[in-house]
Amino acid sequence: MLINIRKSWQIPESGVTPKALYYSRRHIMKTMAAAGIVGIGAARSGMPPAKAQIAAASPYAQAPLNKALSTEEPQTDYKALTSYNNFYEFGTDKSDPKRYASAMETEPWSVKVSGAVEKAGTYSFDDLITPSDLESRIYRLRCVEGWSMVVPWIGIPLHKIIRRLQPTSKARYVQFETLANRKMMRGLRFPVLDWPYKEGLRMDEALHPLTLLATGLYDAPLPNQNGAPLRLVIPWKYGFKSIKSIVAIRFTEKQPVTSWNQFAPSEYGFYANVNPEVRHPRWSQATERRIGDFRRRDSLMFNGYAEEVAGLYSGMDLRTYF
Ligand SMILES: Nc1nc2c(c(=O)[nH]1)N[C@H]1C(S)=C(S)[C@@H](COP(=O)(O)O)O[C@H]1N2
Ligand SMILES: [Mo]
Repeated sequence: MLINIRKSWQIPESGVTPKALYYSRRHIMKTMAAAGIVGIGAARSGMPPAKAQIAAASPYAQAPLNKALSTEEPQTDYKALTSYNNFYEFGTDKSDPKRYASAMETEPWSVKVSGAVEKAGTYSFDDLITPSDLESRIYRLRCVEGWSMVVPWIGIPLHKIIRRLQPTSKARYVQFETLANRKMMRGLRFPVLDWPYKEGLRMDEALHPLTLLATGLYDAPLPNQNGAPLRLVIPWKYGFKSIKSIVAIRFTEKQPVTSWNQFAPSEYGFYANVNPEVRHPRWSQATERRIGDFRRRDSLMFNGYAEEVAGLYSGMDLRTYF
């Protein structure tokens, strides 16, 4: 495949437009031309590209929706998803990531895999992400701060990638690390967290079918502020577990260090499952404000994914293991 997916598809102009409308002929011609799939002449003449060419050109637009695992709630618009962000490597203000994350170079990108795993090594983005494996999933995202969104992600279930890497029997947890590049990330000069940002999951959580390694949203590759080129999405946990711009994956025997837990262990647990019954020491977690809504709504146990994930924690006291 000669097409460079990450360069050829621009971010959508509008997030709320349905796929069919959004991929207007004009837009398709423009992006196809940029990808070098059709000659400039063809683009100018306005000849529609063959369907097969479109399909080949955009695994993002073509990624099948996983309906069984998706919510039908209204999706947060693209503008809000990409301008109201937490990505402290670029600053702690919600508007900082959009403003400054363009300084992050995401090509080439590599991920170092280490620890209790057979296939340790350094992988490029293309080694890890097989375009034909991409699927679309619409998930709720609940931030520990008390706001939420509905996000149409594109990605690959993490278990598919983990299985290929072949963790050994010693691997009970997985730790992830974000890029920490001082030249590209102006927030790193402030010692807010012990950089690089780290997160981790128990192996059964990492292998759960809902856990996604996301590479896109709204039919296109992730914008930098959302954690390009690849980030984790664990929809039943507070947003801080969904670590962005991953450069390292380590399989461990012991529970790994995670950034927010290390920063304030009494406020941010390792598990960080959304739980309206367990307060953050400084605020209630019973309700949340969906971005775009006026009124707060009740927060749901495991962010509404209890049926799928409650079994992972049977027998555990969720007040102790918060
Ligand atoms: N590396 C890194 N990953 C991160 C964060 C961060 O500051 N740095 N913020 C987290 C928090 S608190 C949330 S709520 C989500 C926000 O994701 P979004 O900006 O795509 O909505 O990213 C998470 N992943
Ligand atoms: Mo968050």
